[in-house]
Amino acid sequence: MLTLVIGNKNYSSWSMRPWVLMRQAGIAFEERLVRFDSFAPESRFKQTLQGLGAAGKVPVLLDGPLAVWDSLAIAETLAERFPDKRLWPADPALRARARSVVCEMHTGFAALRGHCPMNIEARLPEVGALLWRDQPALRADVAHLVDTWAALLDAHGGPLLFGDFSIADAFFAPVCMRLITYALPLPAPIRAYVERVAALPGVAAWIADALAEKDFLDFEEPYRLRP
Ligand SMILES: N[C@@H](CCC(=O)N[C@@H](CS)C(=O)NCC(=O)O)C(=O)O
Repeated sequence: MLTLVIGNKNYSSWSMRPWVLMRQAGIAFEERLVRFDSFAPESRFKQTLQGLGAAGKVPVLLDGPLAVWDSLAIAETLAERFPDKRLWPADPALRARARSVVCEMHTGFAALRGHCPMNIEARLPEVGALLWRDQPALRADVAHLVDTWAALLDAHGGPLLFGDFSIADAFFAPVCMRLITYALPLPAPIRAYVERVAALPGVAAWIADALAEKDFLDFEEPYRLRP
């Protein structure tokens, strides 16, 4: 049985990607949640992760003695191991496009990621409005995201970015959470895509667990004193 090691569901956007991917695609796995007490070397989080032979971060996929870390390496490993699940689009050109947008998400959108950390439980429209007013790099990231998604939804007719669910939707699921939390302005078809992603059973299951967590971590949200 595969094991996926993850962090707090409310906050850990990198953990959300492979968890949603596996759950939505029907790949059986056990979950091991390592709480974010802190990321200091002496933290329980770091001590636990250190034992896994990975990079000291979550997510990590454990397959017997094999540890695979980094969300993209995990997604690629799963796509290889479960070809029948068609985690990438079958057509090579579409697959190349899907890989491009996923890699761009993995390395880019720094302003969106930096200014709007994932916080599923919170509703922070005022924070979002101030960021939207003051952060041109955030506006540029969202404009690029909207263009990318609109082009893919137009080209493939939806409901998801490449028609059926793929790694691309799993990678953008935490972005959808951020857009909801910070209530960033979006055109209606893009808002509808965000809502479709949030309603996918694999995503809805993660959201439900995140809401049940009730584990406020002040170092994850310096903009709030309490939930
Ligand atoms: N590029 C990595 C990023 C993993 C990552 O930064 N995970 C965060 C939690 S969401 C973490 O473990 N942080 C601990 C730290 O930075 O020490 C991936 O895609 O998996």
